[in-house]
Amino acid sequence: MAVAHPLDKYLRTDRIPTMWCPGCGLGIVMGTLLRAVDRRIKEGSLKRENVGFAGGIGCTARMTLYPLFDSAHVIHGRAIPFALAVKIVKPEMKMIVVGGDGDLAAIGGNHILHAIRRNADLLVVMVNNMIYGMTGGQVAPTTPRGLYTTTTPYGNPEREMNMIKLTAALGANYVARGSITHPQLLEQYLYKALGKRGLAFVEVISTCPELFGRHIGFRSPVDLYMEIRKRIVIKAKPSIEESDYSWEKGFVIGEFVDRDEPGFTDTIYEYLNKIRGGGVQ
Ligand SMILES: Cc1ncc(C[n+]2csc(CCOP(=O)(O)OP(=O)(O)O)c2C)c(N)n1
Ligand code: SF4
Repeated sequence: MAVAHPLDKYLRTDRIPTMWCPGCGLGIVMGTLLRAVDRRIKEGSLKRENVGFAGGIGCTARMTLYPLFDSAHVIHGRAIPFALAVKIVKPEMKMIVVGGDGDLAAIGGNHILHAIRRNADLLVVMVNNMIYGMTGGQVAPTTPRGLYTTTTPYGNPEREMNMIKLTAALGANYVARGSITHPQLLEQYLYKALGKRGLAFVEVISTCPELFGRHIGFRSPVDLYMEIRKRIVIKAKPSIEESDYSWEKGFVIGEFVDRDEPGFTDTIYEYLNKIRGGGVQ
C-alpha cells in the first residue's frame, strides 16, 4: 500500500522516484525547501499560485521537475534571467532559482553577478556539492583546493570560489550558508529568505556521493555525509571573512547578511510610474 508523504501535495508524484542517485543530498535540499514554502503558505505570507521555480541544467537544476508549482527547466546557467523576466512581468510571483555550483557560479556566473548588483527580487538556492555532478564529477569553481576530481587527478590546484563573499560584496539583501547535514537550520534560512524583498542567496553545502564522495575515498553516502558534518561550523552571526572555506578548515554556516534595501522590481515600477506619469501597476 502506498503511504502518503506530508509533502506529496507539493510534488508531481507521477515523476517520483527522482533521477537522483541513492543517498544524494539533493533529496534533503528539496524536502527542506518545500517545508519552508509550506510554512509560508500555511501562515498566509505566500500564496501557492504565486510560487514559481526555475533551474538551468544539472542534477540540482533538475529539481524544478518535481515540485507541483509553476516551474521551468531552462538552458544551462540561464535560470536567473528567465526568473527575473517572470518577476518583472508578474511582480506578485515569488521566483525560486535552484541550481548547482556549476550552473550558477560557472556558466551562469555572469547572470548572477548582475542579478545581485540589481538586488533582483529572487531567491537563489545554490547547491554546492563541490563538483559538476551530472556530467561526471569534473572540477567546479567551488571545488576545495587540493581535492581529487575526475579532471584534477593530481588534486585541484585552484582557489575555491566563495559565493558568499561575492553576493555580499555586490549587495544582496540576504546571504546565508546552510548544509544538508543541518536541515532544521537550513529550513530556517530558506524560510527567512522567502520573506525577503531583493535578492536572497542561500548556499547549501551538499553531497554527491556518487561522483565526489566515492572518488575521494568515501565508500557510502553516509560516510561522506558524516565527514561533511564534521567539517561544518555553526555560527549565529558570522563575519563575511569567516565564509572562506577549505577542506581542511571546514565550512562556516550561518546568516552572513540580512538587510532590507529596495529590490529591483520596486525600482523598475517606480521608474515606469514616473515615465508614464503614474497609473502603472
Ligand atoms: C551550454 C552547456 N554547456 C555544458 C553543458 C553540460 N553540462 C550539463 S550539467 C553541467 C554541470 C552541472 O554541474 P552543477 O551545476 O554543479 O550541478 P550538479 O549536477 O552538480 O547538481 C554541465 C557542464 C550543457 N548542458 N549545456
Ligand atoms: S551524480 Fe551526484 S549530484 Fe547527481 S544525482 Fe548522483 S549523487 Fe546526486
